[in-house]
Amino acid sequence: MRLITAQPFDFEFKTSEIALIVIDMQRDFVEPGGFGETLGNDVSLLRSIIPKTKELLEGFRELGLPIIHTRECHKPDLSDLPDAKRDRGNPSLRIGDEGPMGRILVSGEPGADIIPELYPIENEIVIDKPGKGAFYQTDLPQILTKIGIRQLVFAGVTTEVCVQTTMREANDRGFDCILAKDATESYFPEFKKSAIDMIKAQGAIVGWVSSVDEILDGLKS
Ligand code: C5J
Repeated sequence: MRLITAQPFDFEFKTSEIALIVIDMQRDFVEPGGFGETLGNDVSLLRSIIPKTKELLEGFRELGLPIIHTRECHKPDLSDLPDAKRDRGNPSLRIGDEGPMGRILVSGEPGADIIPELYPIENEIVIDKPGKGAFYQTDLPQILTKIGIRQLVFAGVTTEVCVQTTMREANDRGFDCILAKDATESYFPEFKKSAIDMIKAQGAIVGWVSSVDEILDGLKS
């Protein structure tokens, strides 16, 4: 039995069934001038997890384990953008508008791409998703089935939105999910804390929570 030290109890895993999923580490969320900032957020908080997320990514690369990156973005004609999503809130720029890094959250634009520090390398899977959850309107379920993955290590942003939504989607589909707490962040520290508390509550009702070091120690032991 192989174990990762985690809360609320140790996470049992099989090397042949585990993958890393890095959620939405895109310039639009993490760099000044992107969607996150147009919503009035301070992006420096999100940038603080880049070094630990890079360590996790590099650990998975060294071990030769599968890696999936997601990007929240829409088709250039915005046919996959519901009015309800476009019109929500009061950002200075809406999805599809021209910003300093190209059209906000539009596929193929510089802002929608993954930050250079965590850029995918050859053979890593990249999923473009129009929703907050990575299972909605994407090929992710079929890809995971094809490569035999039943357990997912989560990193990325933001903890309580796209990370938690995707963890819940995966949990409902029978995946074991574990979140690297120092490789995820929110624009709102109190929301990150609450999301982590919710995930691990009631005997891991959504999943487990651990740290990058504990996850890598467990995988390498
Ligand atoms: C948000 C995300 N927060 N990636 N997206 O709109 O969490």
